[in-house]
Amino acid sequence: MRRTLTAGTAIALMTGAAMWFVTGAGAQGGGTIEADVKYNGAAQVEKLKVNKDTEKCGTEALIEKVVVGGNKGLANAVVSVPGAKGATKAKAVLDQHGCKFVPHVVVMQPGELEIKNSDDILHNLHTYSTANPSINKAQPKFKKTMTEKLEKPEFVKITCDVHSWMLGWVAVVPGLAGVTDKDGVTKIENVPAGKQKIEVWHETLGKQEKDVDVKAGQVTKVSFEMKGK
Ligand SMILES: [Cu+2]
Repeated sequence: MRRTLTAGTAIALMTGAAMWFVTGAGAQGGGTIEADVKYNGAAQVEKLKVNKDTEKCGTEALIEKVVVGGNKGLANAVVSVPGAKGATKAKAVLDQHGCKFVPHVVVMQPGELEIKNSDDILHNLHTYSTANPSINKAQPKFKKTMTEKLEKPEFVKITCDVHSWMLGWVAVVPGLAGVTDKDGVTKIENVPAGKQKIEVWHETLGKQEKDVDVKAGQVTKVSFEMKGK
């Protein structure tokens, strides 16, 4: 019995069969993609003096355009598998906290994005997009949460008209995706086995793609090196 369980059956047993059929994530025999993204160039982080809402914002802001961590790892890059139409996990959430967008890049499948204001001051969300309608909306301090629709795949830049330094991105991607951490690494689980195209996008350094062969129950590593522009 122990050897004849497929990965799918095992997960179904653990999470409940009903759940399994609803999500359908990863299908039978999904694998994991571990992507590492490197950048051989210099970090680009601008410092700015802040003289507005300093109680919440602090007196210095960082505009993080290229964040390079240990071992040349590139943070904030979106790695996606367009062909892996897995179920969305939790609803994507973007917070405005300390007069920063947190996370700097939020990844979501087409649908709804929850936008929080945990600063207790006025922010004004302003998006720059072509495929999706633009959003330009005040979020006063009493409005802790609002929900917006982003239904078309696109990388959408977001700013705040109250705090000029605030910069973030919403990655609306059709398939499974992740955002690289400070070491330039992200893991994507439940990727259907077989040939998959892997795309990487970075707000300053552009896009790259690679084909990989995902094997059921295994971790497939893929590396990217972004070029400067
Ligand atoms: Cu703001």
